[in-house]
Amino acid sequence: MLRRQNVNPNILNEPGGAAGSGRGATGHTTLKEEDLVTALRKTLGIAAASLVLLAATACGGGGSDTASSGGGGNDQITLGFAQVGAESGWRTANTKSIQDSAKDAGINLKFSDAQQKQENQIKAIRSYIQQKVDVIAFSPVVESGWDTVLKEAKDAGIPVVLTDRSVDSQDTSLYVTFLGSDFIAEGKKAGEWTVKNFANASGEVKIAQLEGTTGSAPAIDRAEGFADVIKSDPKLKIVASQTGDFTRAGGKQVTEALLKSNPDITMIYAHNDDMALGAIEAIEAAGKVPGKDITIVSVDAVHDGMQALSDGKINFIVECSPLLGPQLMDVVKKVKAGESVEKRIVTEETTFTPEQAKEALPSRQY
Ligand code: GYE
Repeated sequence: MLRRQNVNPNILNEPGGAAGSGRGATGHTTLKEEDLVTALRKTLGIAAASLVLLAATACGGGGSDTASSGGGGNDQITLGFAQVGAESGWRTANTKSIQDSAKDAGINLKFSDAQQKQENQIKAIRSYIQQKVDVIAFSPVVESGWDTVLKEAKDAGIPVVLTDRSVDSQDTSLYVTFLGSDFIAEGKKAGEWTVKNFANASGEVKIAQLEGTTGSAPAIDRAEGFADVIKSDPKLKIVASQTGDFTRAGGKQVTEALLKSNPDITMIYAHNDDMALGAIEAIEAAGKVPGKDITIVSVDAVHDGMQALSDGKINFIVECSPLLGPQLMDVVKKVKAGESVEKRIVTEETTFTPEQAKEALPSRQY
C-alpha cells in the first residue's frame, strides 16, 4: 500500500543532448573526410584541402545537431521497449498499440519480448543502455528487483518510463513516470459488483481467485482491492487462491484442480480474461455451466472476454485498457524535449455487464 501513492508532478531535465546519442554518423564521416583530404592533398596542396574539409564539416556533418538546435533531419527519437511477453489477449493488444503508435509518431522503436522472465527484461534494458537509445520504456513483469538496472540507466543519462506495471523501488527518481491503470481500483470494482450481486444470497459464497503472475503489480493490487471491498460482507469467503500466470492454459489447469478440491465453489474471480476463458473450458469439461452454476468475474475486457460476457459465460468484467501506445509516445517526445511530465498518468476505464458488452463489442478496438 505504501508503494505507489500518487506523487507530485516533477520537472525533468533531459540528460545529454542529441549529440550524446550520436549514432553512427561520426565514424563514417571521418573515413570519408580522410579519403577526401588525401585526394585533395595530392591535387591542390595542404591549405586548399583543409579549407574544403572545414566547409564540409560546417555544412551538417557529425556534431551539427547542437548548433542547429535540434532542427536537423536526423533527430529521430529511438525508444527501447522491453515488453513482458505475449501471455494474454491484453498483451497482444498492448504490443500492437505500442508498435502502431511508434510508427505514427515517427519514433524508431526497438522492441523485445521477455517471455515473462525478469532476467530477459533486464538483459534487454542493458542492451538498450549499450545502444544509447534516447528513452527506455518497459512493463516490469514483477514489482521488485529493478533498482540496479534502473540505476545503470540513470547513470547513462537515459530516462526510463514505466508503462502498464510499476516497480516497488523506493527511489522514484529512477524513472520519469508510470503510465498505466490503477489496479487496486480495478480489484475494488470487481469486489463492489460481487458484494451487490450476492447481497441477498443465503449462506456462504465460496470464491476462488485465479491470480495473475506472482509478484506482478496487477496480481498484487487486484487481489488487494478485491479483498478490501468484500470484507464488508462476512458471507463472502475466498476459499482458494492460486496463480494461473495470466494465461488461458494456466487458468484452465488451476480450475480443473479446483473443481476437484472445491466442487461446490460459487464464484471465480480471475485477475484477467484469459484465465477466465481457461476456467470456462474447465467448467464446461466438468459438465457445469459457466456464468450460471459458477459466477465468473474478470478483468481486462479484451475481445474474447467480452464475447464470453455477452454469451453469458462471464458475468462481469472490469476494463483495463491496453491501448497505452499513443500516450507513451507523447510522454517519450516530451521527455526527449526536456519538458515536464506527470509522475503518475492513470488510464481511464469502465466496467461491463453482459448487456453493455453486447452493445460495446462491435466498436471495440481489441
Ligand atoms: O491484465 C493481463 C496481462 O499488466 C495489466 O497483464 C496487465 C495485465 C493484464 O497479461 O491480461
